[in-house]
Amino acid sequence: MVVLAKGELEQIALPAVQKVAPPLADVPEVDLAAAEGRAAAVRAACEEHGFFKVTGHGVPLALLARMEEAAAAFFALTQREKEAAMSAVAPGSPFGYASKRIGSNGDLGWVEYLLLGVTAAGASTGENSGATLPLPEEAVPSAWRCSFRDLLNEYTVAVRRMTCEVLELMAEGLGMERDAFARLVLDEESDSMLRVNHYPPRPDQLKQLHGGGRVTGFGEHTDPQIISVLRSNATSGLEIALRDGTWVSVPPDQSSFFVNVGDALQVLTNGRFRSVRHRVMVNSVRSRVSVIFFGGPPPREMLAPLLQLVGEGGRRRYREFTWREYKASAYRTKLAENRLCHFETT
Ligand code: GA4
Repeated sequence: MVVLAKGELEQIALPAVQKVAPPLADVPEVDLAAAEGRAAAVRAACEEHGFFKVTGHGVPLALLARMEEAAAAFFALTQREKEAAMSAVAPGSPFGYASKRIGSNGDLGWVEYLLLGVTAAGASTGENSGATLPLPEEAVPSAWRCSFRDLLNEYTVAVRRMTCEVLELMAEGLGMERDAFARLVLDEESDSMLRVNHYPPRPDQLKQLHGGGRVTGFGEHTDPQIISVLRSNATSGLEIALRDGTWVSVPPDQSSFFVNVGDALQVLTNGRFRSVRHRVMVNSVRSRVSVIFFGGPPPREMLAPLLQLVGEGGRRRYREFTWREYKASAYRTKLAENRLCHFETT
């Protein structure tokens, strides 16, 4: 990791008085392999928390392990190697490799990450989409000889498939046509992304600050897209805000996925599904690695509360806008801001 500029760690460190978030007692869970009750369970979780765990997902555990291993190998390269590896293939901000800087409006976190665009074929690093990441051979263990690039694609294809199954259950739970949401992520022009995050353990410098308090990996925010599907290693860190504003931690589960409802889905469901506020706190001794698939609509897609969900004579809580418009507006905000309030009807 690069050396921190003066004052940067203070911004990433939370005051020591900040309470440790208690674990969420009953993490809502949906078993995709279950014979019945899936759509109702998905709907209930999206209404209450905008968040749930997915088991029985069918994505091979070996693929998850390979991904985790390759991501760890990538982040173990030197800072210069990581920057060089990505600048050779990524088209630049917001895509590519970055460390500590989140977005372009001054947000900082104790995190380094890869952000990749997703095309219909899988994860893409941009213009030279046929290129293989120039990872040194020895950086990837020999048992996994396929390139990081191919692995990212394989992972993305498998997780996008499962994401669409979840989106179909969301639609079914609301009594809509099954493809009401999934079609947006399956569209050739869907604006989806893949993010690989690495949160190194709490830095030693923090011991002198605030008596060694908590460190923010990724500050609180909601995701702008329709849906986010996360998988992490066994290190804790993810926290979500409940309806009453209290923060709870989510016990990690490396063999499951966690689903977040995003802003776009809150709009489509006229606020019935809740875009969940979440953050990642840094573990004091262990690294956390997570991979998140963000399912987004095509830029031209007009987003507005779906008629069936507004009901006759019902009030539309949001005005109509394109995903292009919303995304541009979101990228002008600071991470923690409420982005949807600018699109609410009065
Ligand atoms: C949050 C969800 C995704 O990680 C992301 C993030 C994006 C970025 O890191 O560049 C944003 C953030 C996210 C929301 C507001 C803006 C944009 C950082 C930021 C301050 C890739 C996304 O699409 O929106």
